[in-house]
Amino acid sequence: MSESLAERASQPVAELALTGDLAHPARLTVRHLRAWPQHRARVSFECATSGVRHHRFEGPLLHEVLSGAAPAFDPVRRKDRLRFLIAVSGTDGHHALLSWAEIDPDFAGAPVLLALSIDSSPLDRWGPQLVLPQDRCGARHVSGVDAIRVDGGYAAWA
Ligand SMILES: Nc1nc2c(c(=O)[nH]1)N[C@H]1C(S)=C(S)[C@@H](COP(=O)(O)O)O[C@H]1N2
Ligand SMILES: [Mo]
Repeated sequence: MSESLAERASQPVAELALTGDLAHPARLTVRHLRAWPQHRARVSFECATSGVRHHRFEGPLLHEVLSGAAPAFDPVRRKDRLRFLIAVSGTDGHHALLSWAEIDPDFAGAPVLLALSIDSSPLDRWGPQLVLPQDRCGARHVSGVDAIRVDGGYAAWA
């Protein structure tokens, strides 16, 4: 049975904008992101204010989602990817930067997720959460992600 308009209005669906140096920029909901292969991660991280936290997350790999948007590098030239940064922002303005090489399987290959659920609760209304199983500190686990910008303009001499 389809939702009534009133039900839909009371349950807004979060949208994530993928922008920057991409051939296919996109606006994606959590529902769209369920089309990618889903990965699970059990994560423990330390928060500077609330101590050790444990969570279970499930969602696509950030690398797969961003590769689908076709970043503007030559995919066969590995060195061409090294100047790319990934800026991730949450609805509250919290943000974190990653380098492309950090998530690229040819380099550090960190299994970073764009989680669509936390502890079995779906995140459709809040937006995905960035999950970095390799991080000791929780600060880069940006929740309510509403924007990801891929930028290839970084060079020390620019
Ligand atoms: N959007 C957003 N995400 C955020 C933060 C924030 O302030 N805003 N704080 C981070 C910090 S410092 C920590 S430790 C974890 C805490 O996550 P938890 O409360 O779900 O365990 O969220 C991270 N993600
Ligand atoms: Mo934290």
